[in-house]
Amino acid sequence: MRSIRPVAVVVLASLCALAMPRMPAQQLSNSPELRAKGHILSLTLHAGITGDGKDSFYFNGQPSAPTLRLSPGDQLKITYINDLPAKPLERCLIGPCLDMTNLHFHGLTVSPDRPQDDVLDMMAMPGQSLSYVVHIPKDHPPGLYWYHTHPHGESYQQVLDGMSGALVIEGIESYYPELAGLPEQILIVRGRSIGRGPLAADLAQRVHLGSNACGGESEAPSEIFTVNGALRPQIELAPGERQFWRVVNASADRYLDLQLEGQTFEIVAMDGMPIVRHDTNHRTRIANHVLLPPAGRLEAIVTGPTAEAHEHLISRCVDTGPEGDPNPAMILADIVPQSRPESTHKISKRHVKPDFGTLDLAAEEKAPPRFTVTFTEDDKGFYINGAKFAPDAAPMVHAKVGTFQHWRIVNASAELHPLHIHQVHFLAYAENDKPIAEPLWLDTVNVPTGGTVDVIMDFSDPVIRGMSVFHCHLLNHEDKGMMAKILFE
Ligand SMILES: [Cu+2]
Repeated sequence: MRSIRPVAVVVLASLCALAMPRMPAQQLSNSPELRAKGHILSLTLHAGITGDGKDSFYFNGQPSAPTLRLSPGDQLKITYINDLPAKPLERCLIGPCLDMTNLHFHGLTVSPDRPQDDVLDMMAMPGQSLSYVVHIPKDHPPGLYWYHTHPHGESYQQVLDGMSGALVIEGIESYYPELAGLPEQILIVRGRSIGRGPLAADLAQRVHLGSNACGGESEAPSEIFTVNGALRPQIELAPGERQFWRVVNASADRYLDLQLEGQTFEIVAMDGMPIVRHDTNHRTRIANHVLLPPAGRLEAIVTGPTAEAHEHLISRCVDTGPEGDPNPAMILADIVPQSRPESTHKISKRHVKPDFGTLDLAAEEKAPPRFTVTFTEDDKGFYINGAKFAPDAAPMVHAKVGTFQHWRIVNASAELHPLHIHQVHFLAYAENDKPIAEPLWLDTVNVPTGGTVDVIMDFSDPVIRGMSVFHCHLLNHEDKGMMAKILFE
């Protein structure tokens, strides 16, 4: 789907890019990090407009999204103030933006009720504020999560503009002692519209945007990726050095197929879930490249290439299907061989008691699906089981708290859709009726065009009780209806 940002804003942003020297090496910048004190992390976050007319989080008067670092058992208190203009500057997908906003804590196993991870009843209009108090359970898995805004009808524009940040639940080194002492690098990958014409061509050239489509999509590419807000920054990684990378795909509607040229990822967690927590026989997975749908996270150990290699972190071309949006290959960052400065955050030893869950789900996997989610689309919108989301709709499905349930996700369309369900992780164990060799616990899963994915939903945690949602995480699809309610009871 094309961005429908006003032309003047595109031109202004592109001119700013042009005014910079040709191919300046941008350094990788990191967001401010906030930690809990006395088991409480308290902050005030604003929603506001940047100089080039984009929606943005503001923290301490600066347009930025702090990285929130919490431990199991901590409380997250956020006063979220909506300073967006009462007369919106932007147009959203289904009409003029209202500039309403809220927060979603993607992947966290917390309550979906106010004042926690509630995207249905908590909404701030311009001039209003929201008070979040989120209790991180004592047994919460450690890993990389993220927060972003989630107002139905406006999510795409706000997330495309960059209203997202990283959230780390500490303690992953208790599952992987080999991480202790490694430099940690948090990489937040966002999308950016490039508009059309010669200015777009310049931006496209800077990231070596692939001109060849790898699928049947017919539109010209309209977006590129940034890393921590910078276009093609440098990541310092000395030859042979091992670092712990924590990557979130925070784009509104583009897939990443991540590859560190010439190297492999030693994956320790996906979507915040340490692999060893549920699969002690396969502690890590080795991969040359990793597909991350929008909202997906990769946590992996990487090793620096040789000094002469001039390698890149890239996203490979993703075939999103005949009806899909272009998702071409491009360079995300240059790997440069300096060793990192001493100030870099290093993973430190903590004491979190690892919880290795041995679950016998074989009977539920073989049982018929207890619920089927079918994605469809037409020129009027995007649907789950034939229905568009409505704020006053009844829940489409009721889930009994304390159960594990086989769900089947069916993609009856000619483009990819990633399914996400709030608060819940699930085991994706079969694709197109074939078993997945080494299944993963995820909170967002890609569903192939014309295909199926079978999952076991984990509804066992008693803190997940109340009304919530599941949806396609291509946020333009979600805004246009591809979302439904679930009642955990
Ligand atoms: Cu979709």
